[in-house]
Amino acid sequence: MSTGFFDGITKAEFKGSNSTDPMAFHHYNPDEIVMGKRMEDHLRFAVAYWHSFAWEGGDPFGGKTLDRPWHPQDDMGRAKMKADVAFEMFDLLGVPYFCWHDADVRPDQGNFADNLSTLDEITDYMMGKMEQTGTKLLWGTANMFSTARFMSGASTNPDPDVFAFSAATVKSCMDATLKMGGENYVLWGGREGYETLLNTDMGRELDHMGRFLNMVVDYKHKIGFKGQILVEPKPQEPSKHQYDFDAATCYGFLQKYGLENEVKLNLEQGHAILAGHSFEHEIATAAALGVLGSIDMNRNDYQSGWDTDQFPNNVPEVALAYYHILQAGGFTQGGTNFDAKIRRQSIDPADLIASHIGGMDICARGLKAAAAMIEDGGLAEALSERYAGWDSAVAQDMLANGTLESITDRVLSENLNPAPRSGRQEILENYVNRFV
Ligand code: XLS
Ligand code: NI
Ligand code: NI
Repeated sequence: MSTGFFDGITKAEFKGSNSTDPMAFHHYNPDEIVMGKRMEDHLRFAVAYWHSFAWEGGDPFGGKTLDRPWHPQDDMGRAKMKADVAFEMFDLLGVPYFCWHDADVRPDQGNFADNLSTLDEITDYMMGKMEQTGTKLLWGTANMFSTARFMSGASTNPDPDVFAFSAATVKSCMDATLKMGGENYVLWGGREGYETLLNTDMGRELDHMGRFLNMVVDYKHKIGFKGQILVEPKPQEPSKHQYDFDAATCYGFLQKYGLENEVKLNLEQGHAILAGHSFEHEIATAAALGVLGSIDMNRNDYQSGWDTDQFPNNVPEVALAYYHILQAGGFTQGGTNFDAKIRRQSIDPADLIASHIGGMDICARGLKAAAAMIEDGGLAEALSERYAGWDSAVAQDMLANGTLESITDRVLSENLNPAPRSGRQEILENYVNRFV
């Protein structure tokens, strides 16, 4: 049953790279086999409810530009209309997954008890839609950053009642995620950080955040949630400094609070850029540390310095991201979430569909390029050549049993004088260029 919002738009089909139809896929072909697996099962696309259905186009200097008839979101009837349109869009795109915050889906009644019952009601309603369309939940999460209550943080708030409110909020969102068969639960701490150190006891706040995350993990096991618990790194915005700065910082935090085997990371391309990294750096770091969970595939404008949440449009960057994901074994429970929004001048419903189609096509090209590089094996070969010295028994013995004294003895007795070797960076960059 059509809502009429997307009137005249039909289900997006794969038409191949020669097609000029802007509402068709040119590269994303869900059933195409890439490295032995369907493309859809590699990429595991998800649409984020918030940017596509909860955002009306406002920016710091201007109000809404996008016509979203289900606003204001203070009434169950409009929340259901929003869900009807959302599921219609998931179906038009053929995406297997979606993601939500509590605040995106339920009407806000301003108090916890009412928000709890409306969350329950709307998620039941959404489950009916999930059944009709076959769309699944990649992850749920709590919005603990928009209302004034959370302005000084959620689990890191100086007020213990806000910590309590946050714990109850996360419990309600984990319950709803479990009920809906969600495959992950995400925590992004937009206000878990500070505006000024003058009013912040950082050690105490970190301890509170560590304790909070331990409660989340305990509750996950208690209710039998089999999904991944994911933390989403971001260095700043809205807070001046966020504690979950980047993948490496998050890993140190998880280790300190005994959670490195329980919690993984949801990495976002734009957040990597804000942290002064590349996306593949964040993915490679998480993979090396064993905490790669899922990704938010939305880029920033490189000039703005903001988290502009744009759809991806750079195949070489995306190809290297998927290269590291495939090298790490690919997604298991994670996926590719478009935490991405159209620009505020893109006011037509068709823009909402075309943006996702384009993002999916870019990812498909990136995935195919990454798979081709892996199948060719050129980069892996270059790596194993570069590190080949470490395969020798002497090198392995040094690593396992060496001391500075024993190693010094060997350097002297064998008169070791290693000759420099080329890192071959340009040759490798040229190699990548053949695939992207
Ligand atoms: C904001 C984050 C947010 C999380 C979910 O920058 O990307 O959208 O993904 O809370
Ligand atoms: Ni973001
Ligand atoms: Ni995100």
